[in-house]
Amino acid sequence: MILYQSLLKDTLAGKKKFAVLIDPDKYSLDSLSQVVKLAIQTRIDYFFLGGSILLYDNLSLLIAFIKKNTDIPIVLFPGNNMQLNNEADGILLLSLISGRNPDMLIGRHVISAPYLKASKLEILSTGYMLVESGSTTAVTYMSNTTPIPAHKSDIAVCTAMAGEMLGMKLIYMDAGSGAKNPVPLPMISKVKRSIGVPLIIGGGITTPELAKAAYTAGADVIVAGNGIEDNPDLILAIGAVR
Ligand code: 1GP
Repeated sequence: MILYQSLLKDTLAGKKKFAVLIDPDKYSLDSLSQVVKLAIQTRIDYFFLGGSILLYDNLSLLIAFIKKNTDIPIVLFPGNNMQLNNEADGILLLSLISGRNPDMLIGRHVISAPYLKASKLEILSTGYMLVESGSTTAVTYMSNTTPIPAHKSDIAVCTAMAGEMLGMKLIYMDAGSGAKNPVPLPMISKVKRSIGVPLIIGGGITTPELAKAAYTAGADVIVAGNGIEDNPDLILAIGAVR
């Protein structure tokens, strides 16, 4: 409960968090090394690790590299059951509550439960909500679910409330990796006002201005992946508006 307790405390105190998403397929040790240096410099709060699909088997290697160089917590953000790794610090145990695919709501979790129970990973149960972002994203396609329409904040609010009432410790609204449009600001504000658990926002955040706007609207944690792959200095820029 170490990660969660400190996140909860900081959320209540209004202290914003920044997570850098590492898609293992997109990084070599060289490119990761640059990102880790910048992450240490601006003291990001988390590394999230995962992707919709993994073509290469380098998750363990990347985790070992991050651990050797920094104590910034590593949280798995798994696209599927093959992305579990006991060397990370925690895992977002995602239930895709915006969709109606039973496998993503509970099926995969049943398969992973014995592994997770025996692991030392801190389990962070997360109500995961996909929000429509202007084009089909990898996660929408891979999960075989329909995202929440971008202008339907009321659906997002009710979904997040239900997730919290079901006991989920976090709500993560995601426009999807490389999203054309990030999660709309009015939707972030309305969801934030409706729940008490920390709110994570990601997908399409490629500038410090977009990050700042999402924080101001109510995001407790911002996740950025693609933008950092293209321009690692974005870590410093988002770190500065946190
Ligand atoms: C995707 O929320 C994350 O699941 C991050 O998205 O890669 O677009 O930053 P980006």
